[in-house]
Amino acid sequence: MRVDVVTIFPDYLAPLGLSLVGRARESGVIDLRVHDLREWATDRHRSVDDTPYGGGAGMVMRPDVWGAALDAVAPPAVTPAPRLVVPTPSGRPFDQAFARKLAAEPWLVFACGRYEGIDARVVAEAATRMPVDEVSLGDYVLGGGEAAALVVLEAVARLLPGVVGNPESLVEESHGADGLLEYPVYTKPVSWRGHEVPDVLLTGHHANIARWRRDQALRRTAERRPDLLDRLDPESLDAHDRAVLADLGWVPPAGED
Ligand code: JAH
Repeated sequence: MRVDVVTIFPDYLAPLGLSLVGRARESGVIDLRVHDLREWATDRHRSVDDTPYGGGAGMVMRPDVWGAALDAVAPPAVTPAPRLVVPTPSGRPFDQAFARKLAAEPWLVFACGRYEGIDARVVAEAATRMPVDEVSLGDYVLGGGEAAALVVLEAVARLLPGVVGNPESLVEESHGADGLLEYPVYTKPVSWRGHEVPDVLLTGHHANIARWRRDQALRRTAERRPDLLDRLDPESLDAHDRAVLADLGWVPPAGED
């Protein structure tokens, strides 16, 4: 997969040389190129922003500079065009399903904004010739899109073939197949600072362990993320699951039919 990142802080992307994404780059799975937006600034001060039409606080990133940058990174004649990912607090929520979709793409371009954001015509114009996704990682505002691009790239990189050693660890994960939070995990020693590993995990009784883990996942999800329970396929809950959830006061949503 080829990945381009356009930013006014190229050094912010330095962690992409480390850990999982760094290894994916060394092995050739990811071809990552980071670009300084100011290369496409034209004035003496290499400015990339200007005051907002209509007034208001802060500065807005200029469409001419962004247009030149995107034309250089992804020339309009090149096919197939990349998918453009724009991190912004006003984007669609990024989730694991979206990470899987991005991981299937051959070429991603990240446009990292700063200040009050990028002139809206940049996304409008780019969308006439490439797929564009404005994505949010959650309901908070960062100083710019760089940290969000790092997060999205790490979520995508670990899904690429050959990046994670044991592909089983991709199956059994929070926000994976079953739509529940992960159960708690334990390792040695059995007793640590007065806290014990739950007995059932020491029995070797695989059916009981699976049931206990399932109950823990249901409890955690009900407690921390009831919104995920409401989105579950009712077919994915067995009678025991429903009993556990009823005990926690969860009422199944009315069927649609
Ligand atoms: C802030 C451009 N949802 C996380 C997120 C993503 C991007 C930004 N903030 C939060 C952001 C300022 C300018 C992007």
